[in-house]
Amino acid sequence: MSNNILLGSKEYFPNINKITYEGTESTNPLAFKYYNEDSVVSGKTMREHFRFAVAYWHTFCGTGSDPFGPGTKIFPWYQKTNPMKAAGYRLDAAFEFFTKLGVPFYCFHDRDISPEGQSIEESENNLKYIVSLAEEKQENSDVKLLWGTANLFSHPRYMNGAATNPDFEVVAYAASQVKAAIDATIRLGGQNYVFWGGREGYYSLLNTEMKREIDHLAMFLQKARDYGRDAGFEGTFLIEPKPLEPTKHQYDYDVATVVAFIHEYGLENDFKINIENNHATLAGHTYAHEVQVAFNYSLFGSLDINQGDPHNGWDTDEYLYNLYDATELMLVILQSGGVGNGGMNFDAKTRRSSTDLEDIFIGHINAMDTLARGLLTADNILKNSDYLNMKKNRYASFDYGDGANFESGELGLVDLKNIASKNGDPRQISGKQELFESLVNNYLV
Ligand code: XLS
Ligand code: NI
Ligand code: NI
Repeated sequence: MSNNILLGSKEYFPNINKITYEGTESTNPLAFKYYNEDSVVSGKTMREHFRFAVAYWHTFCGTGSDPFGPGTKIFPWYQKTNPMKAAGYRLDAAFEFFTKLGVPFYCFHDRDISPEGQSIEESENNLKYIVSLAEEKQENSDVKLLWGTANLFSHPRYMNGAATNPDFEVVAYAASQVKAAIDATIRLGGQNYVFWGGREGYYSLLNTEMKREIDHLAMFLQKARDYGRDAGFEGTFLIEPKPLEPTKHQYDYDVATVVAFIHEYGLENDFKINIENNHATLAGHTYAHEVQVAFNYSLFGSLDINQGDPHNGWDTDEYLYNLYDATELMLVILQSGGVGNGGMNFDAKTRRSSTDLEDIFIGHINAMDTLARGLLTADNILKNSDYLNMKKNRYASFDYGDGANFESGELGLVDLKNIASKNGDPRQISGKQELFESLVNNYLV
């Protein structure tokens, strides 16, 4: 381990100044047109609504490699010979980026910020050292940690899973990594701790005891929670669902599956759900659907922001620029009371062929503007249109009389039959979907 990392000695984005709000008339790709952090919408500043975070892995580690070819991006913080030096340079670049973009948070995996060593002890020491540097960086800036996590999917030892591996030795190894990552998260004041189980699943039921693996996953999470609470972690543990990729069947398939898992294994007081758009679409859902399901069960935790490509069946992790996705998402968020101590983490990457350094700024800026526009549109719809009444009126028959008695549980099946016999065939009532869709367009900001 080298202690002589020269911090702050180099500017990595010399051609980019602090990104400012220039308003909707601006055509400057390196300025905000809608995201104005201090502007108050529906009682909160935009900064408070979104709690934006940058994902360390895509932004500073993702070089653009894919199954058909190597990386394309030559980052100036890349350092080949000394991995600890490289980690220090990357940290410098990261904090310069966060500060210039003006985001309040970042998120990392243990292996994004510091390299794995030759032994568990060396890996832990590497992590501790980089965490001490990150702590200093946080103190000298407004940037905080939204969540930390452990990468339990890249290393070959996890090829058959981490917490769900059929070999106990691998499970224990994974636990050592989670312990260190929870320690790092606590030390950096992380507000949440994430579990995404990319390898927690299976390819063939022929060689898999599924129930046993899921029991192991639950045991692992219970023990991680117990350790975290004992060590003083006061934030929220989050499970991030994804139906597949890299594994064929992933156990945390979607929000509904994770809701059932959390309750089945008594995790509901400590765990909530981190929801990603591209994972929702891979599961055959919309983002708004998944977020609404989490709120229905009071298990909404946080958001990973990105979008998929409807023509591709994998997680393309593109920057969100779909205004309708953003609007529907913000309609749900505003009606459900906001993101709480979660936030919006850009789990997104520039395309392999986007090789200019400024491209990572442009991707983030446009996604932040997209969400700000979604917020303004949703607020406009909720405040100035007839939307809420139109929706509520569809359920008006439950507000009085027999409908109200049904809701309060006073009517049995025989009562319902008698009411139906008395009323006869119900009259036809239009669902008015097209009217709702036209309303969204009419109030688009
Ligand atoms: C991958 C996941 C991953 C998690 C963190 O698809 O989105 O990036 O967010 O492990
Ligand atoms: Ni994610
Ligand atoms: Ni993802």
